[in-house]
Amino acid sequence: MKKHLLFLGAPGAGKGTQAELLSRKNAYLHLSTGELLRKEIEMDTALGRQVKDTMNRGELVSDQLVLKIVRQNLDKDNQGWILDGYPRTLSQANSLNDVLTEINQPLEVVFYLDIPEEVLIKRLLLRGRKDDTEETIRTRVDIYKKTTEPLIQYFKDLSLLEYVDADRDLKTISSDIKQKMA
Ligand code: B4P
Repeated sequence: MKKHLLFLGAPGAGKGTQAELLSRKNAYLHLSTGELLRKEIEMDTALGRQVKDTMNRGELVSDQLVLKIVRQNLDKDNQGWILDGYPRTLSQANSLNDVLTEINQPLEVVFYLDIPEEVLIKRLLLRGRKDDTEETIRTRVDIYKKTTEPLIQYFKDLSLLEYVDADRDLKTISSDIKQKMA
């Protein structure tokens, strides 16, 4: 079974939801950069204060800061991990490649959660997090299209990409993912 996984997709595609389910089932480390950054804000750390406004505007935090967080949290002796929301830029993908080469834990599969734009906007408005206002969601979707979407082709070229239709109920999506992990 594959144990070094990545979830890619637009904001609201359900990356966090599916990664959480899967990591609990398999006792894998769930590394969500969004979640880790929100924790820093909650704890009012120096890093949290640095990223708060950027996140509330729906913009991406700098590649350098996110890389620092990933490095700190990627446990070198874990039994498996799921990256959720990282990488989001080609530069982050290259940095990740360097880190994984260093720790000798190559990525085994990338699940691309595909979802129509109107569905994700509805989902995020319902979720109602601080960065889920209509204006912020539009900014996040625009940034996603410009900077993150090219990663679909990047991982396809590496033969790592698995397409997942994310416009279905949670259970159907998770059993689809489970099958593709075998
Ligand atoms: P994230 O925390 O990664 O948030 P997200 O992309 O909005 O959400 P996700 O796709 O995980 O959706 P979820 O499962 O919650 O990022 C937040 C911010 O952090 C970014 O905007 C950026 O500022 C910063 N950041 C994070 N990573 C970064 C990086 N690498 N570089 C720079 N900045 C970074 O699902 C959404 C909603 O849909 C939930 O309410 C859920 O219950 C619902 N849902 C899920 N699946 C469903 C289904 N199948 N059916 C119906 N509803 C469903």
